[in-house]
Amino acid sequence: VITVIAGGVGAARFLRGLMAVVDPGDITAIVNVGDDVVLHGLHVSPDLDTVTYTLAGAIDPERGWGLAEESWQAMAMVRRYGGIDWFNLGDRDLGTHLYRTHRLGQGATLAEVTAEIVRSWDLALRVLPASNDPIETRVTLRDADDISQNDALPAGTEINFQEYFVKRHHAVPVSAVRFVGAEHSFPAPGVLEAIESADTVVIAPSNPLVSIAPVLAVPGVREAIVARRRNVVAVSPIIAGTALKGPADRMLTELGHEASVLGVARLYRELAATLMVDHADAANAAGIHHEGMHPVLVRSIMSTPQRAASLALATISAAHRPEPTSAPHPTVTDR
Ligand code: FO1
Repeated sequence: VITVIAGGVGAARFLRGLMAVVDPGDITAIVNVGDDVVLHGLHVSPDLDTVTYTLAGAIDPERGWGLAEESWQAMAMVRRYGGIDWFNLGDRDLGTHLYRTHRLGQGATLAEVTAEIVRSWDLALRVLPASNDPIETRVTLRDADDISQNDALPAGTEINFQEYFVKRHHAVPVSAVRFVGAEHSFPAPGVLEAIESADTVVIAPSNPLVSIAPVLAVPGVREAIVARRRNVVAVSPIIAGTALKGPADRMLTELGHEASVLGVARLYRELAATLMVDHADAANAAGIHHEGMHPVLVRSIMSTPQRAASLALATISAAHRPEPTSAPHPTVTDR
């Protein structure tokens, strides 16, 4: 039984690989909801949808979000009226948000609606939002932002995560991140149990600061993972100092961390005994060991589903190696 702490694209690709090597009925994904946003009155859950659509084989492969074979008629109408058009909701994708919003309005929890959506795609794994309660990731701009037309903002302004990520193309430096609502939130039913009862807990290759951190910010989650540290494996989203997708590398630097696998190790060392890193980071193995984690070298770029499957297999195998050795030698897999 495997539990995966997940953000969006990187986690979704990892989970797709995991589903190829483990019975999907034995997998639980605990997914970030800090990216959730209400637009046009609709509740949008980008990371939950990215995970679901990817595992269903329905994701748009180029964008990495939203559905394949999408059309944009509704957005064109919104644009005609001068409505909010910077966040692109495809016509098919809109159906998901309509359904979710309607069900939430009826009093269903986000976890219940998510289970309904996941079931409708014939997926056997369990997908849980980290919390049923609203959590909003907000970032503070380090500098004045006068780049974005009609929307200049002074330095120190705090904005919603999607206004940073999508509206400003995550191109502006940030000086702080916080997860509004997290401290009063509760883990969704099953979240703590999934961490406590799993043979292995995997921290997916997602942005540590804005995808994994909001999950850890739900009271009880971080503590539950720390208690399982020996059986927790983190997969570095940073390869040779860069993030394959998104602003994780820049954000690490901007927020005072090192944009490297060592920076990742320092963020995860209390949570996970093992860190999966790419062969490109072999030179950092001793440094990772020095931070108190066991490094495992692997081909970590999930360029194909087969690559994702071998990364997933190496990751769950790494969790079940014998007692940690004290030797600073990395485990080397599938070179
Ligand atoms: N990302 C973009 O860069 N531009 C968009 O217009 C956009 C729309 C969108 C709609 C639904 C959805 O589920 C995701 C969407 N994303 C979009 C992706 C998403 O906002 C981010 O990739 C994640 O929040 C970061 O994990």
